[in-house]
Amino acid sequence: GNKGNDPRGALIVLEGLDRSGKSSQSARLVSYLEGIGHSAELWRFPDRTTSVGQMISAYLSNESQLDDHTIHLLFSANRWEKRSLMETKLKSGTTLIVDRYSYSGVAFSAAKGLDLHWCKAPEFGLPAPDLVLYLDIPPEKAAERGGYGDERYEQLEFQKKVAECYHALRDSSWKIIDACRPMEEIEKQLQGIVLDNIVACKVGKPISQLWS
Ligand code: NYM
Ligand code: MG
Repeated sequence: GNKGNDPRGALIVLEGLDRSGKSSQSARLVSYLEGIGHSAELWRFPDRTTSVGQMISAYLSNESQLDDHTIHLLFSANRWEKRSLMETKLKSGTTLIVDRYSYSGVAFSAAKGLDLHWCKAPEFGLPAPDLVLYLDIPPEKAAERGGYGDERYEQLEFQKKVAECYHALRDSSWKIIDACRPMEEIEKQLQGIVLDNIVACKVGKPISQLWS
């Protein structure tokens, strides 16, 4: 087992609007890290496999209606139910590449008009990412990529508001990535940033908590 001084994994989050390329880039990052011998796992929120996740999924596909505050708290609960496993993995040396996290939670709910501080409150105390990679793309460009499905939130006007809310959440753990460039170029840039970050975590940076 890990005695406490052993290297821990890094908690690395990808954020961005729908169709910004997060899911493809997260998957590529994990393959890359595994390929060079790092222990890494791909995670995503919402995690639709849990019972809370199934309620979220039904809401997103318009099969159910929920009060805006209620769905906000379910998204947060969906992260809290994974917290202890997240911490166990990090402590045992596995790097987690996470497709969306608390920033999505706050940005999408605040874009509906909910109070920003109220939105941040339930995330308080979750493991803070070591690094947030924000895939930056103008909402109009993301919409042009096609593939907006029928899910709630996948509309240009709403995504513009989400982009503004994301902007208010930026802090020193964020790296803004120009997501309009070719996939391979972004992939290479992310590899470099992530490797540096994993090394920094291995030399003893403790896991902190949101919102730090
Ligand atoms: N979303 C995602 C939220 O509204 N709050 C959250 O906490 C999270 C994690 O769910 N449009 C929204 C953003 C997306 C939608 O996510 C589904 P995905 O990555 O398309 O499965
Ligand atoms: Mg989506």
